[in-house]
Parts: sequence; structure tokens; C-alpha cells
Amino acid sequence: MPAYEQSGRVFLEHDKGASVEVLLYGATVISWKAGGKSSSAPTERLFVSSKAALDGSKPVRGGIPVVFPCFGPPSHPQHLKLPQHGFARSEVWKFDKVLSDNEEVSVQLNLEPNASITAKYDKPFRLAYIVKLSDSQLTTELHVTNTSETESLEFQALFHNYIRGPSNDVLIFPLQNVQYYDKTVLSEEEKNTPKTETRNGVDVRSYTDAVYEDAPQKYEVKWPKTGLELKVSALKDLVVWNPQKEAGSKIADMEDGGWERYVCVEPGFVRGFATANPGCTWIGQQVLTVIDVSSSL
Ligand code: TA6
Repeated sequence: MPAYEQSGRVFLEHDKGASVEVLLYGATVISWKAGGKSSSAPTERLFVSSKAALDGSKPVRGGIPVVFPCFGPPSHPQHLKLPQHGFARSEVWKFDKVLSDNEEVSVQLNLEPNASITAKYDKPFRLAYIVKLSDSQLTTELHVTNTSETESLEFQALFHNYIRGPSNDVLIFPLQNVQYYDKTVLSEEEKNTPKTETRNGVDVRSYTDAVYEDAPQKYEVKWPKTGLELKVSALKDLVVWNPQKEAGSKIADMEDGGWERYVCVEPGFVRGFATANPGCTWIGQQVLTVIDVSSSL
């Protein structure tokens, strides 16, 4: 099963028709086409705004941007010079290697400190990003290696998945009784006051920007006929974001009405900080699986 780099992009192709496209810029997955186990035609599973810049001039509005080492505006003293969501999504990664067998194909991209990073962030680290494609599944895995021999590394990390789907019909399970922080409210005090999710299936029919803390790490994002299952490890929190018209119409690179065509369901370690001890590697992983038409709602 082939995987190759061409003009700043890495392409993965599965024998059964699924495919993935990754930009070296930000290691951003910008396309994942797959069918379910029993529904054959591979269809696009990710949303990328038609106004997104794909030329490396700004982070991509869509796909799966990688958020590291801070989520949102920086809060850790070591991150204060960084932009919102850190630098991983706006650096050019290096294509490293391909692994392939009868069932799946995967690629690895690497990012190490360079002049533009060290100007804002001087911690020693190495990142590897592994993207693996099988018939109806996409796995992404971030490896954060602390290359310091003496100091531990504290960071946040998140996969900012823009899942293609009719946002007004989407429901996300199971978040009932999970504590969350609502980022749509104006007052800082209210932003920092936890709420408890009462809904069985969470919808995004109104402007939603919620950080669920210590969430169950296995989710279903469903809408009539299909959806995705997300299984994650070492990513204890889940962000659910859809700006609707209220906030979406103010985003310069969002296509008109784009908020009706996706929901962001983003597993991460974003409340508090993950730690990699000196010389150690932390691994965060997500596995996205197409929910078959036959087993859906
Ligand atoms: O993950 C949700 C979020 O942090 C929202 O608050 C929202 O602003 C979104 O990410 C997009 O951020 P961006 O920096 O890509 O415009």
C-alpha cells in the first residue's frame, strides 16, 4: 500500500479505497476518505473550509491541526511567547518513514526545535506524529520526547478534529455527568466555574465551545445514517466546538455557512499539563472509525 511525499504533502492510499492526505505544514491531515466496513464508497470524513490557507501562511481552518504545547492562549509560564494553540500546527514537519503491511499503511513525520521555535520556546523536545490508515479507520499518534537530561517537560496537546457532518443533526455521546468549562461565556469567573453536562447526547445547535474534563476517552459522534467512533488514550479531556453563525461569521477563513458542515470533537490533555520526564516519551493517540450505516441510529 503506497505512501509518498509530493509537493509538501504526504499521501497514503489503502488497497480498499481509503486515503489520507497530510500537509507537511503543521502535519495537518487535510483529507481522510473512507467507507464503513459494510458500506463501500469512500467518502470525505473531514471538513476543510474552502477559504482555508493551504500554503503555509497560517494554520489550516479544518482537517486535523495538531495543538502543542499549549491549548488556547498560553497559560504556562514557559509558553507565554507562543500564539494560541502553540507552534506545532504552523511549523513545517519532516517526512520520515513509511510502514505498510496487508492491513494498513502508516507514515511518520518529525518536528525538532528550529530557529523560529526556539525564539519563542526554548525547551528541548522532539515530536513524532504517526498517521495510520486502515480500511475504515484513521489513527493519529503524537509522541512527545523530552530530550532534557535533567528537567521535566510540561505541555498540553490536542487533535483539533474538524469532523465533516451536518452540525445541526450531530449528537456526541457519552458526556452526560461529565464536568465541563464553557468558553462561550464572557466573564472569566464563569469561564472557570465548572458545569455538569446534563444531556445524554450533546448537540451543537447553538454556539458551543466546551472543555470536558476527565471525559470517558471513547465517544460516538452520530448523525442520521452514519458517524464516527473515537477511541483515545492519554488524552483525558474532550473539547467540543462549533461556532454557529454567531461566532463563525467572524472567522476570516471560515467559508460562508461552514459551521453547518462540521463539528470539532477534539481529544486532548488541556486541563492542567501532561508531563514527560527527562529522557522519556509521552504518547497520545486517537483512533477514528467510521460507524457503519447498518449499525447507526
Ligand atoms: O478548540 C476550540 C477552540 O479553542 C475555540 O475556542 C476556537 O476559537 C477554535 O479552537 C479555533 O481556534 P483557532 O485558533 O484555530 O481560530
